[in-house]
Amino acid sequence: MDQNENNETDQTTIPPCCLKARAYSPDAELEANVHATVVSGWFSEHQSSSDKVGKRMYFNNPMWPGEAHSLEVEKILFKERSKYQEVLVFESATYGKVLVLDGILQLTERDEFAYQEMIAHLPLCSIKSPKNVLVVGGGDGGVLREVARHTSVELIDICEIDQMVIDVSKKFFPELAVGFEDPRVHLHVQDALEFIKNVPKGKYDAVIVDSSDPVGPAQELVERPFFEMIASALRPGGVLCNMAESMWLHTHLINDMISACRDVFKGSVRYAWASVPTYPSGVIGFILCSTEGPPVDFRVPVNPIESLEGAIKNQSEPRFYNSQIHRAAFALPSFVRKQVSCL
Ligand code: SPD
Repeated sequence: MDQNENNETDQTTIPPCCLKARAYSPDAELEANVHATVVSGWFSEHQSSSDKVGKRMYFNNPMWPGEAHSLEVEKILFKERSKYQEVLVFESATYGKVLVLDGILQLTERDEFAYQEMIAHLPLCSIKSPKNVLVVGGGDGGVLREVARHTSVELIDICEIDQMVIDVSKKFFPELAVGFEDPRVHLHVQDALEFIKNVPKGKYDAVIVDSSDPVGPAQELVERPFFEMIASALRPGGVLCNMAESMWLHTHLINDMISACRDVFKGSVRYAWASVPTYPSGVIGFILCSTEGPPVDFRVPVNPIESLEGAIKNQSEPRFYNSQIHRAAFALPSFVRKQVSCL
């Protein structure tokens, strides 16, 4: 990213939501691999680096330039660099424990359920009797916990690249990592592209991509070749639900994903959203696609959670998702309908 003397970002030629493309071109003068996001007792989703004399410099995160939500930190519980990313866990003053990867907040104990429930139940409640499910990413186990509510499901494969995320979740987030305890879960610690290219054609009823933001390694999880592999791994009329950022910040990225998905998936393509207070702009979106075959209307929960016998799992019931929220999630504000094509 271009930085001038006043440490401002040059955003004149590239729309903010496309700056992702340049996120990992650090200034040669700087060591950009340090994510010291906790400053004076507050965590913020900004990036920081040290200059040659060790002076810390702070930059906007390229995914949400010009803004940073902060949480007060009570105690840092874990901070280590895995082979892939920096993993940070801290106790916050108001949101419980927080998981951060490469400086980006992934979940908090207080609001995690909104995201995990929506990304799992929007696809699984849109088709009848899902049996074979693949989760890509999701190493904290929260999405597994939600998929496991579906008693029709017989197999839950999960492909997570970073063993450290799994270990940290088991230690600090047992209410999410409980998802790994379900006997239907099969864990593959592996690169998702490598895993999915070897999956037999048509194996899954549903694929859920719970990735981190598309900067760095997760970039390829929002691109066409990955969608092609997923489409081939899905049965006819099978469904994909992919994390798809914020309609307030990333309409270019959402448009790119939708047009790639329209080309690849020959069934329906829809965008849905949910409120998650600790994600940038307070909302997060999902792209839902189906392959050619029995038609899927994502706006209608044909497999309603209220009728699922196993929906109350580990003594807990869904706290955000229900059939009304399902329908409402596909209603889009007028500015989104205008800016995002094909909806
Ligand atoms: N901007 C943050 C997006 C985080 C998506 N992944 C969250 C992982 C929770 N299972």
